[in-house]
Amino acid sequence: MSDARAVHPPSVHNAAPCQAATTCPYCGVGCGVSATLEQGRITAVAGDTTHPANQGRLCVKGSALHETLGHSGRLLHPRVDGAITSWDDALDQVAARLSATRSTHGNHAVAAYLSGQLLTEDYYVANKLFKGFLGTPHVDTNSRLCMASAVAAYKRAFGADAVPCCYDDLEEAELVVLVGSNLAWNHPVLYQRLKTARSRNPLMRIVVIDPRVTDSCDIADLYLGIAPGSDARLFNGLLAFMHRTGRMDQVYLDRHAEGLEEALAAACEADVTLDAIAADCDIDPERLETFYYWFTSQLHVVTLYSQGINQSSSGTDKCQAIINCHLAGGRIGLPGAGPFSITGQPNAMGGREVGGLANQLAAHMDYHTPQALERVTRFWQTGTLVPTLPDGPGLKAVALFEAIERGEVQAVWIMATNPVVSLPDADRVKRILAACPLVIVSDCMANAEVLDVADIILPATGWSEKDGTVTNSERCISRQRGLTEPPGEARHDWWIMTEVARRLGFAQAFDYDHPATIFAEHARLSGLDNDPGAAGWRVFDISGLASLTRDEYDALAPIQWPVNARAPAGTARLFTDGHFPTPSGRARLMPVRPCGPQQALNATYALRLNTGRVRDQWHTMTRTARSARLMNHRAEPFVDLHPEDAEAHGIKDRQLVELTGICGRFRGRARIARAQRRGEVFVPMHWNEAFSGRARANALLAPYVDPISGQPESKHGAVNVRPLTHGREATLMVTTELAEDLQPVRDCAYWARIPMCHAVRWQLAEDSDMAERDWLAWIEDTLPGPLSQWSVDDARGRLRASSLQDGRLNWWLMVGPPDTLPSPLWLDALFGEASSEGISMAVRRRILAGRDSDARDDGPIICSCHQVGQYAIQAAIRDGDHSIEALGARLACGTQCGSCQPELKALLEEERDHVRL
Ligand SMILES: Nc1nc2c(c(=O)[nH]1)N[C@H]1C(S)=C(S)[C@@H](COP(=O)(O)OP(=O)(O)OC[C@H]3O[C@@H](n4cnc5c(=O)[nH]c(N)nc54)[C@H](O)[C@@H]3O)O[C@H]1N2
Ligand SMILES: Nc1nc2c(c(=O)[nH]1)N[C@H]1C(S)=C(S)[C@@H](COP(=O)(O)OP(=O)(O)OC[C@H]3O[C@@H](n4cnc5c(=O)[nH]c(N)nc54)[C@H](O)[C@@H]3O)O[C@H]1N2
Ligand code: SF4
Ligand SMILES: [Mo]
Repeated sequence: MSDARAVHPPSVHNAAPCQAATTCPYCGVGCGVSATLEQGRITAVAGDTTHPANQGRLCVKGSALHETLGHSGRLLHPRVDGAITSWDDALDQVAARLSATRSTHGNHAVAAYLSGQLLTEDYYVANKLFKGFLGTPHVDTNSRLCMASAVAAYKRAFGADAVPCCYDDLEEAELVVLVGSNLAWNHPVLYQRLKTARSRNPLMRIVVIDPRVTDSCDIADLYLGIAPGSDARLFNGLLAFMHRTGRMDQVYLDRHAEGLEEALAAACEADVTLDAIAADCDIDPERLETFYYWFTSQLHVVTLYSQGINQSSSGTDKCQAIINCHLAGGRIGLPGAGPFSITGQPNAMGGREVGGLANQLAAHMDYHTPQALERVTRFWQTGTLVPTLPDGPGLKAVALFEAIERGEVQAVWIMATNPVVSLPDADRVKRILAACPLVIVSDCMANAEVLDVADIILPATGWSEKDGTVTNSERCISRQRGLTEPPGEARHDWWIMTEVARRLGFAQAFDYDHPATIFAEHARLSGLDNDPGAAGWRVFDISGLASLTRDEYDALAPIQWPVNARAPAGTARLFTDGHFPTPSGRARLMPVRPCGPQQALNATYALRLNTGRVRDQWHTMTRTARSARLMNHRAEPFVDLHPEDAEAHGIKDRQLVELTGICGRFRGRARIARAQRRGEVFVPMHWNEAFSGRARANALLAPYVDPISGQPESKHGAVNVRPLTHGREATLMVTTELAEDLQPVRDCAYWARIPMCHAVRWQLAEDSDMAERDWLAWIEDTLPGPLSQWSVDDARGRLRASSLQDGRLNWWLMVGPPDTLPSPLWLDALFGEASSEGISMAVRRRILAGRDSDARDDGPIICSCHQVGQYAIQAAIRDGDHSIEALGARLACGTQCGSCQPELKALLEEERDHVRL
């Protein structure tokens, strides 16, 4: 076996601190990060002022990156069937078991399930190995849950999966329409750029279209709180309005587009009067007319869309309905204009570039692209080793897991994604994987729930260790640099796959020694037989980067594709000449017939379920939950519901509730939210069994998909809600070290684990079917360290107890309603205090009482950068701070990354309303 360490990038061990440029591993904005390195560790991060995406800014997740690093919680060793083993053995086992599956069940019994969080180089190797050398078309990715509808619509309309816009367009537009996007929380730096642009340009207008009032509405001139799933009707109506008011761009249509008649006819099959459309979308007709009027009276319009559009059983058509309007109005290919699908993951775009999707072959070539099969076979030189590449598309994510269930696929290699949490009907997905004969998982973190069902676990390097490229939402390729040593035996994903390929006899085709070699090969393939205008030409062409030397690759500055002989410095905006890579050279409008969600509401499941993201967490929380300050914004799983729905179901704010859906259930804390429409509830997609019992949003969702893109309908479930029946609630805090092996959750109706700085906090609720827990006996059986002090208040059903040892607090327990909980931050700080003389009586009393003047609970954390809580902010407002600036001056909230400013504004407004009342 080759020396794995030798291929790791050199780490920086300078004694003096130095700066290194890299890229943020979270969202698709793709911000440049300047990392401070001290003795081989990243000790601080800041926005890279030279990176075009963020120009020095970072959001709260980006600025907490260094807090999520460190060896604890990482996967450190390969495991086979539960036992730690050597890399040699693990790689031999992967190769042998994959070979055995192929020879017994055929090549198509093997599959890969990848992720937009892999680097382009990892992705390229995976696609080549599975399609080219293992001969299976079943290579799909979590981007199926994310970008698939946007991809399908771009390909249908433009003949290429090519985002026409760039970030500057958001600043140059006169009208920006945010539809199905909560930009303020999910692409915060782009949101900040938009906010600044609007403050500089008094003529700029912003429209937000979302069933929920989100923080993005903070900058909206017009908000359309439409009925879930009614977007296609809204944009079809706009097309009809453009036609009726003579606002189409006939010259553009004549020269550069086709299909208007059919698209218009389909739009006009329904009643296209403003009243009828407004009624179907459940909005005020005057607001609708304002939106239509603004769209048609401005040339520089960007429509930015995301999961509220894509994650639908008719997502492709919804994207198309938006594109139709842009084509009909000629609002594309110009500065400040275009239909802009914003990507979610840091390298969702890179995965699309290498073609790591089941319906694509490679490098923006599909199976049906003329000569593609022959070309890729020739390029990969697969001929002598594998008889043929698969000759048609493979199974898309949801169908792939169904094929595993039926036993048609017997082996799956999952990389950098957590499908038991993120796929719909998640409980079933977990059962399917548990029964699958071979599940290989490559991940970085030991708490990824998918590891529960893995036969072979491969520890991968993570951000700051891995080295390669990512592409952001505006097609900008940036370097993510390897700056620190990987922990334990973690290895790069591309290296792991290369070693398996070698063991399978493909050494020659996988002789990579550095990501630069892989990137160069990928760049060459993109340019192969790629002459504009010739049959099968592709917009994606980075042949201009194919001959980078290792040093040039290391130093590569951010650059937007295409990069080739015609555009050596990259390309900001596409289709400026109106020429599209379709057979006719024209863009296509397509007929769209709006249809509602497949998950139908009925008497049992009468509430519409919406799912999505919160500001400070990333997906399944494997990394963001390691930063205590990110955890404090929303510490527990929750259900947002309208006050009237809450009342109708007998639910109070902060009460524990249970949602039931056709596939499963969800338990969390109710948040009464005026932001919700009546009849609709919102739950976060993030929580999973590493953090809470029964709080996986996807356990509620049925696996309906878009027939074209295969993207699941993650935004439109059908559920019922009721108060959760439970016994007493309890809060337990235990030092991080002692908490490691502790599972205080057995017999609980509800539990949530909340990692903090010095302690782990559990919120628990007793199961009402069980006898009341004898907490003092339980303490003795379960908790480490002596029971030092306790107090029982039977009348109020309260108990408080704690354990102190060697001048430190071991654990702290409170049984009783959480609204009597002292500040968890204060308690957490106490866990961090150690004193050689022991803990004074005064402190002991405060600990037992759980309250003193300093221990006021500041409430949920609003400003994560400065850890400022809601109650402190409300108190300051009542004390006379009536602006964001005044609050910032007193409490520092909102003064760093700015992500909490919409929430501050909402609190200011709320308090104002209180005063008026
Ligand atoms: N903090 C944070 N940021 C992230 C991520 C994260 O996990 N955490 N993930 C990243 C990833 S991978 C992605 S894909 C992006 C996603 O970014 P977004 O798409 O902005 O995220 P979501 O919160 O899933 O959904 C966006 C909005 O769609 C709305 N919506 C629901 N149904 C409808 C509908 O029928 N019509 C319309 N018009 N809107 C609807 C929801 O109410 C929600 O506010 O975020 C990226 N950024
Ligand atoms: N209900 C509902 N479901 C959804 C969504 C929704 O809005 N609602 N959104 C969907 C969308 S848009 C997305 S993108 C998905 C996201 O869902 P997932 O992809 O399942 O979520 P992550 O937590 O990002 O999983 C990434 C995993 O990869 C690991 N990892 C990180 N970096 C690396 C690496 O370099 N190598 C390896 N091998 N592992 C790594 C992390 O530790 C983590 O375990 O969820 C989808 N599911
Ligand atoms: S906006 Fe996205 S890319 Fe930029 S710092 Fe935040 S999470 Fe990272
Ligand atoms: Mo995503």
